Order: sequence, then C-alpha cells, then structure tokens
Amino acid sequence: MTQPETSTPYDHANQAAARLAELTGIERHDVALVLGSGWLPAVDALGEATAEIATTDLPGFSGAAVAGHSGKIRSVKAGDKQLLVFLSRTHYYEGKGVAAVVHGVRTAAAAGCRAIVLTNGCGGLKPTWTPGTPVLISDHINLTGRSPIEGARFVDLTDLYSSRLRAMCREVDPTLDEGVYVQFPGPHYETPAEVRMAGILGGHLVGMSTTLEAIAAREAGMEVLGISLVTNLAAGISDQPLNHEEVLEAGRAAASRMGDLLGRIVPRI
Ligand code: 8IG
Repeated sequence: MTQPETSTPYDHANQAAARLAELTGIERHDVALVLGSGWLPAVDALGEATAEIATTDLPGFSGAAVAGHSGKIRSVKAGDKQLLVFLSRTHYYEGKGVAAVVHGVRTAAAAGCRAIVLTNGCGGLKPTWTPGTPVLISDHINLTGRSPIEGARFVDLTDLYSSRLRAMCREVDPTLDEGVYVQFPGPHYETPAEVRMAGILGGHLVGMSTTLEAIAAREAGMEVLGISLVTNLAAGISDQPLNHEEVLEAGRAAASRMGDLLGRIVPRI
C-alpha cells in the first residue's frame, strides 16, 4: 500500500501498533525489549509468550538480515507487566535508512510502552570483560553521524540511559559494571586503531546498534535501559581475530546468566 506523502514515520508506527494490538489481542504493552546478538537464548526466562508474530505481519517492518536474529515479536506476560519483545532488530548497516532502524522503537511507544530495554552484543575495551560479561550502558557516542529525528526537534539526551534503572540493576546484581557504548556504522568490525580511538574518546564498548534506537525512544518519552553483552574483546585488545560464530557461541554460553538477569530486572522496571 502506498502511503500518502503527508504520512510520517510516527503515523507508520501508530498503524503498526494498531495491527499489533489486533494480532496479539493485547490493547497496550508496558515495557519493550530489543534482543541483540547473544541475547536470544535468554528470552524464555522472561515468562510465557501470550502471542508470537512475525515482524513482517506489521506494516513498516522487513525481514531479519542476520543469522541469530529472528524476525519475531513476542507478547509476554511477566507478573503484572505485558512485555513486547523484539527478537531481532533492523541495523543501520542494512542500508534501509534510520527510520527503518527505529520503527520498532516507535511502534513500542505507540503500543503504550513507557520503558524500553535495549540489549546488544558488542566488543569490549576492558580486558577484564571476558566474553559473556554483561555491562550497563551509561552513555553513548553515536559515530553514525545520523539522527532518527528530522526537523527542529531538539531532544535532550542528558541521562539518556536512565540512572534510576541502572541503579535498580545494580541492586539486582552488584557485580554489574558500566560503560560508554560507541556505535560504529559497521557492518565491518573496527580496526585496532579505531578501537584505540574509541577508547581515547571515552568509550568502553564498541558495536553497531542501539544509539539511534535510544535517541528515538527518548524522543518518544520512554525511559531507556541499555545492556551490552560483551561477546568478544574489541579488535586489537586481544590478538584473536573476530568471528560472528564466536559471538553467537558466547551468547549461548552466557544465556542462563542473561536470562536470570533479565528475569529479575524486567519486573522491577
Ligand atoms: I557481537 O567488536 C559484536 N558486535 N562494532 N565491534 C562492533 N560490533 C560488534 C562487535 C565488535 N562485537
């Protein structure tokens, strides 16, 4: 269906949310979760899925492009909260544009979600973060050079990654570390020199997602929690080459800890 020229990405998100409500039978969702590389095996710890739909059943979504990312959305009942769980995301490097990257976030906001948990798999700059270590995102550096917002909408990003939610997470698990997430455009991994640059700029984690989604979530008024799973040491921090299969394996190995973590955090959001 072609959209009239006046329809905006926010209209598309409203349409997707309306269809979501029809397909799930759930009028409003409370908390959204986006699962990144390595997080999929943790999903079952969140609770019973009351519905699972394909992203392609909703207007504005296209299929998943990466092995280990499945193009599904689950509606999950977790205590008194109705969760909207995205089992995959659209990445900036797919070239579908920034509006496509944040369509899920805007759909979640239109579906009623007041908070969103953005997870990802990433490279770590601290050698003590062995593969499988979860790290709270304290702030970000967006090296895509893009914004999901168009026009004169000056959104405040102070405390983008909610200090309230981070403090709650550290109550649940006091061993959780924090770091600044640096989004590179990808899809190639960084050179060792780029990883050193990220460190000089104040970064601790390098990845290919999350920052544009966090900005769109804040624009939509949602509270944002970001959690990275360090699945590999960033290029040049270790002398090992990077490999997507190892990323998935680190996720599988960390699955029960991530499931336990999400299962304890989400009900308290
Ligand atoms: I998983 O080391 C994963 N995703 N940019 N760098 C970037 N993205 C990643 C990395 C990494 N590991």
